[in-house]
Amino acid sequence: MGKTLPPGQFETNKWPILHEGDVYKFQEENWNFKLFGDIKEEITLSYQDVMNLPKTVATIDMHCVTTWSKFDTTFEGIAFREFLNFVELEKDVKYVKIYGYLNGDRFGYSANLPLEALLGDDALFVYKWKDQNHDWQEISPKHGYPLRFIPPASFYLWKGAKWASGIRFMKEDEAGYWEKRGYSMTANPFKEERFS
Ligand SMILES: Nc1nc2c(c(=O)[nH]1)N[C@H]1C(S)=C(S)[C@@H](COP(=O)(O)O)O[C@H]1N2
Ligand SMILES: [Mo]
Repeated sequence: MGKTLPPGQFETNKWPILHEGDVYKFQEENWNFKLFGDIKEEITLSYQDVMNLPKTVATIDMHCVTTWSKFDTTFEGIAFREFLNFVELEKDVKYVKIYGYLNGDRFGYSANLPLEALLGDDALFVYKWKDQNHDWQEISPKHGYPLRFIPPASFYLWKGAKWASGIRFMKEDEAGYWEKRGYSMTANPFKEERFS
């Protein structure tokens, strides 16, 4: 049922694993989720606080800059927009950075995204998935357990932090981990925005 592949991509039914550094080992008592940056008051949410938020189920295509694309994975998670209910944004906040663990540093990985692109069901912090070949299952440690961001399909998958640890709200766009290393700030697969 041919969907359109972005230029330079091939389709796979597998879900490859790619990341820098160690797989994060989840311990609930040491885990929290921070909302910070250009907001009136920063807030730290516990694992239970996060898991008690309303759930969203969405089917999202993933496009990795290393050229694989996986269509139609269904995820259960917490929509990015749910976190907006906890913060009062300062005027002119237009970007966010979503952070994840890298080798034990909770802010070691990050990716920048425009806030306005993250208000739908397809901008999701996920903990469960299924597809045509797999029943519902937890996101594995290697894919980002206990919480992993999946960006809308209009962004390459590096914008999806595994082992997500927080959101920083920003007035100015600021490069994240891969963007500082030459990858695109805007990262639209359909425009083949791989590098900057
Ligand atoms: N915390 C963290 N998140 C990360 C990365 C990483 O190194 N650390 N790599 C990114 C990159 S480059 C890709 S392509 C995707 C891969 O996700 P997957 O292994 O679940 O397919 O995770 C992204 N999220
Ligand atoms: Mo990647």
